[in-house]
Amino acid sequence: MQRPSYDRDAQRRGIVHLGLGAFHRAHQAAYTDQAMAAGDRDWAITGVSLRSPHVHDALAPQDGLYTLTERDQSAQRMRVIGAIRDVLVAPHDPGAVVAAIAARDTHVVTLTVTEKGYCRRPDGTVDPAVVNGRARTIYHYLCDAFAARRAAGLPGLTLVSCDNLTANGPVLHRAISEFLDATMPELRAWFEAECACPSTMVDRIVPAVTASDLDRVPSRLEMRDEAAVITEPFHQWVIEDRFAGPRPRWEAGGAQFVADVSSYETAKLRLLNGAHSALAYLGLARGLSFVHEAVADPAIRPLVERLMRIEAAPTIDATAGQDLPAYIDALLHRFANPALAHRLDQIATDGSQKIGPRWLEPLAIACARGMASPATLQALAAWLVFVRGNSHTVADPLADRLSGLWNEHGANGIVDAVFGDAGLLPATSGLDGPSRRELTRMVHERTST
Ligand code: CS2
Repeated sequence: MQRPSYDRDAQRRGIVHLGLGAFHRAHQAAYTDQAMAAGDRDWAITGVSLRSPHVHDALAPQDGLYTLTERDQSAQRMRVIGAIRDVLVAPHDPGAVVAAIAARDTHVVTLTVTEKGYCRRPDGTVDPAVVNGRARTIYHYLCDAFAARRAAGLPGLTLVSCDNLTANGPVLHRAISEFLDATMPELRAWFEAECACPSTMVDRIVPAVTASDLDRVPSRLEMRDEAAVITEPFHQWVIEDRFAGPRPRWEAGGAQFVADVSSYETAKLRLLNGAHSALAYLGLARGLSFVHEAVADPAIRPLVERLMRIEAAPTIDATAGQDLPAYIDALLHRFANPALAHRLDQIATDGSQKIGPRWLEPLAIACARGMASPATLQALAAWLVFVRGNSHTVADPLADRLSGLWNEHGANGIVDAVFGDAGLLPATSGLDGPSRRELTRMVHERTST
């Protein structure tokens, strides 16, 4: 069992991370820990929970330490991560969040706030409720800190989105710009000149930790580890090499710095995440609970393989060195990992925010080329039936609107109500008339049995 070999107390806080969930603890914090173990200095993380105090309450008594367990069919490896030094709960102390981002030693802000944390409307613009409402969002914390940095004559920051969005760097850049124009236009030029928003592709499968996991993780901390994280051995982080100032040597943990991440990002979103969402809705419809069960199901496996190999892969512009068939084989192997207990209902949350980059963007390309995508449409039909909301409590920011559309239009009209020109998700929809008719047929099939 490896423990931090570096002097934790000697490290200054160089990173603020927004969205302190299990994914961050298994990914960016682990890379930072490796960088510090390799001798890099002053990149200790101030972690910010944006909503609940849960992670704070778990980590604070442990001085920010927790165990990371990597598990697969054959082995288990554990190490103690020491990179997180402070934990803030944003709603309890918004001023401390702004102060941490505005601090002299902070150079990098990383974000895992999930797709919905960007508060975008289906057309990609920031929801006006963010600007006009009273709730504080990532934009409030960041932009208040920009104002403080500019006033103090401090340099800008690199803002690293680590969420599963297409072009996550430009998405963050555009959203901050819109927010600044609406609220603090005098800061826009400073932001453009001083800050950078590189794109990144992040990958590691990290199931939500359960109470029984915590009971079973042997503690290496002289106390029960309330913040333990369990993950797969695989991890990948591809980062656009465009920083506004100094950065951690994350390559010590295996991160790749490249000029353009887009081909890695689309491959990951359309293949890994696209298959994941398909496994989730198709698997839940068949009464299954876990990814490794769904990928082994003879009624699901061929559809998911087809979705990846025949429908999504041809829409990806692979760069030299990217071997998509080998990537797909590796994904199927990762999905089959029974040691992870990755729940389908975890992946099924927030579908309205996820299906755009995972399914609708490749569908648009396939439709434009006149190629049929029956497996992707089957997955979409399963999603539509899932969000009908009769038998599930659907966790999705658009859940009420989707269930309202079901009540109003039923199985005959739901496809056009969601994906038609005047539908709920029009701007992201790549569905032409024939695909919408085919999808309606599939929805009927799924609702009449
Ligand atoms: C999953 C992702 O929950 C989901 O939507 O598809 O969290 C997935 O496990 C990660 O992106 C893997 O890198």
